[in-house]
Amino acid sequence: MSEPVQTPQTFTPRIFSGIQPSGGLTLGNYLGALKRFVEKQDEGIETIYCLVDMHAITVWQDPEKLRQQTREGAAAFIAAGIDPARSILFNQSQVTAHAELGWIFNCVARMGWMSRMTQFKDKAGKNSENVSLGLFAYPALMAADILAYKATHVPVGEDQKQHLELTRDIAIKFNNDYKVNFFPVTEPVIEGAATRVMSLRDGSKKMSKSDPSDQSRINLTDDADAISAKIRKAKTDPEPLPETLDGLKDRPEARNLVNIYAALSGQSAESVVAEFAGAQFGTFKPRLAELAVAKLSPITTEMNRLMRDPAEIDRILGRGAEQAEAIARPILNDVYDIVGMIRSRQV
Ligand code: AQP
Repeated sequence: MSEPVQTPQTFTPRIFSGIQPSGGLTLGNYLGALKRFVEKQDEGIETIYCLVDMHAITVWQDPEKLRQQTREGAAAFIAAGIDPARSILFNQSQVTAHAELGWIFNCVARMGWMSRMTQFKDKAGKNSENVSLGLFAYPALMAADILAYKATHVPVGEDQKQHLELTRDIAIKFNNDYKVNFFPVTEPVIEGAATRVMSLRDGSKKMSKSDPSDQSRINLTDDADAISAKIRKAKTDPEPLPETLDGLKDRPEARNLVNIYAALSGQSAESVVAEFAGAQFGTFKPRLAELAVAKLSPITTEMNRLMRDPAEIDRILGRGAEQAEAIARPILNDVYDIVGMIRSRQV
């Protein structure tokens, strides 16, 4: 008979989340993740944030670009408000506990669970015989990222919900298999008006840093002119904005722009619709562009400043990795013990 599994309430609250440096960060990453990360840090909870470079190589990355994107991602975190003195900020590959626990979780997760992951199906498409094994195993490594710190809460965008459910399943199965109450059953935190920002060219696809069309997304490195031009050209429909949110039900592109406005201005989507009821996109889009530029330009400027000193970014990531290692290593040592592995090497 297995012991009851602990609920997250019995673990010290700890936030973990990550972003892949698989390209430049987008407005989707900012609203769905980064902005939330800063809020959690400012709430005073222990926060650990990671550029998940080992996830990035599940699809091909040019080595020099990967290094550059990792530094740029770190600069984006800091420019958006992550303070390395208050949050732990590092890149995943510098803390080997992630890969080690990832392997153990590969042996806990079931093929059937992994085969149901919709992000794998979307990314592999018709090419599933030819994608990397890492892409298939990605969610088990993601579970390791989180559970190497016994994180209780993970702020993410809507697209990561299924992977978080898998993390919970892995924690429960590990606890049950080994009859321990070791890992928390982590809660996803999916909050805000823009948990799924859609492509500016196609309201049925999420905005993504790896979309081949640069017009589909706003990059955190875009300048004011690029942001305004992309919003001006964003796909919409010929109708004016409706009186209520209900009127946006079958208008995904219009709904997306309203959500973006709401998230950037800190309002609800309902109040944005109330404010712009009856307005044409010719009126709404310039207001949205103005708001986006006002919110994003300071971040871009600060990122550019930070990127002028890559050695300092590397130092910040190195320090963060040491702090992360200090938390993860004792947890991993306990895992090895629980699993039955001999640890007799003198170091
Ligand atoms: N469009 C989005 N709207 C809201 N949140 C989003 N996130 C990503 N896209 C959106 C959130 O950002 C965090 C980091 O995501 P990731 O880099 O780990 O990978 P992803 O979800 O696969 O994001 P991308 O931009 O689409 O990357 P690529 O193109 O490399 O696959 C997560 O919390 C995610 O929910």
